[in-house]
Amino acid sequence: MKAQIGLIGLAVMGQNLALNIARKGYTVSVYNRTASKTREFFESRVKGEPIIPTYDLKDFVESLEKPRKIVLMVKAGSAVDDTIEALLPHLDPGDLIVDGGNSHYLDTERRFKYLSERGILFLGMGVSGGEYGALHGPSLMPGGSRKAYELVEEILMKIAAKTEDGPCCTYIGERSAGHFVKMVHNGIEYAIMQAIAEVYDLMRKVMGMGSFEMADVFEEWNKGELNSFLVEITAKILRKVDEETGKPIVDLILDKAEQKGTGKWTAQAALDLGVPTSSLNLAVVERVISHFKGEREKLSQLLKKERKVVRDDHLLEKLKGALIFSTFLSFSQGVWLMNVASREFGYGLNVSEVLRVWKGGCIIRSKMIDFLREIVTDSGDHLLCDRSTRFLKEYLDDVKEVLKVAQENLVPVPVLSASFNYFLSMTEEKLPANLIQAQRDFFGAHTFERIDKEGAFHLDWWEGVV
Ligand code: NBP
Repeated sequence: MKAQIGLIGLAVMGQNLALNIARKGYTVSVYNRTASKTREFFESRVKGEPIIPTYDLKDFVESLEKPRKIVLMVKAGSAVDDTIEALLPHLDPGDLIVDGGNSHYLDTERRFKYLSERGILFLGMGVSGGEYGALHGPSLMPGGSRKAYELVEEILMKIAAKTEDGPCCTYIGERSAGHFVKMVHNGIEYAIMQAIAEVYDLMRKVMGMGSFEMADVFEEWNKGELNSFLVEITAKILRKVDEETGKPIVDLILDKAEQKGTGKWTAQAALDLGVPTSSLNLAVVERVISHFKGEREKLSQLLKKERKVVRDDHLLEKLKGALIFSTFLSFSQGVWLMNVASREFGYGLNVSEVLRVWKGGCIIRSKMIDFLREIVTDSGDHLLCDRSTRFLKEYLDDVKEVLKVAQENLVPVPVLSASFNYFLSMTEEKLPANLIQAQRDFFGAHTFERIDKEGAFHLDWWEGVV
């Protein structure tokens, strides 16, 4: 019997995705470059599921029914190209390769063209939800041709997470649309994680709260407007105790945040496309700063920060408001980026559908998405409309208070303040860019526009200067 689908790459994601597919009743052939991993997977995890192990790429391809459908869950980057090259001699026109890794969207663009020229169908599919999601139901963001999508639609719908609004999978759009959207998902994820971390930092440094007390607060917040996977896991993290020392584990973790690049790619794409994703960008910058642990330790000796610890429950409410404010703006900046990219790259995105797919299975699933979906079709690209501005205004005093407390106590809050400044700039009729234009014209003859007449103007700025 031939397998209905094949999967290459049996690390964390591949193993769990293969099991998920098999448990939905599909026969899956699997292959991994290092054969011992395939054997280990079979010995430790496969318990009668319809999974066929293969140890040679040709055997793997031959074990699949035609047109072949092959999901790659290998490391993003050259491993994807190597695997495609190794597969190509064994494939026939009309076969499909799905790259389920976190590939850069421009790599996906290139691979799409390369494979199309060889008659091979290709989908670049964002997969969110980590190992748990891969096994129990991820959020899936497949992009490429609709014809390619239709070949695997039934399987993807079955394995995806489910919400009251349907399976967390949809055809995202043309060519690299799936990986672009997954990249923006991760950019939003970076910003919300950093905003939560800043709130946590204020709770411990300014309010003197202990880990379990903070866990109680995040748990409570998770019941309301802030209901989300990231707030939920923050509460669980804060409650976890280190078995060896009996201390909260979070207090023992080194404060250096790693990254695999998707947040940076989001910021780069946003700058290239001219979209102001301030909160997302600052989250990436702060992870970079966290890496300079040695420098930070030394410099902290030069600036002694006096902090007045005040137990003030009133401040907790303000922190909650600031987090809601920043969460909304992290999403709305990501939506703006997707809207612009969709036009620029001809993706044909339906952003409401993208948001629906993010309602379950993925890391940024949250109650806020329902509100975003209510406004997404009637507001502009950036989602700042009548309704959302009224919503944000409700939390403005909270953010002001939180930033004041952070400044008084010299606690860095880059994403909370970036969100606040973004909102202020976006709602400011007059920005000081007139002065910047004058400076540019002064030193570089770049010209400027005037508010009282049409045209491009240039002045000899030295003339008449005394
Ligand atoms: P990794 O990203 O750690 O990749 C390991 C897999 O890639 C192994 O199967 C390895 O085979 C294979 N591989 C490598 Br490395 N180089 C190869 C090559 N030149 N040719 C063939 N295979 C090669 O695995 P992962 O963490 O399961 O992630 C898989 C993909 O899913 C990545 O793109 C990742 O970014 C994405 N993703 C991960 C998560 C997560 O939570 N981990 C979430 C969402 C998306 P080997 O065994 O022979 O070395």
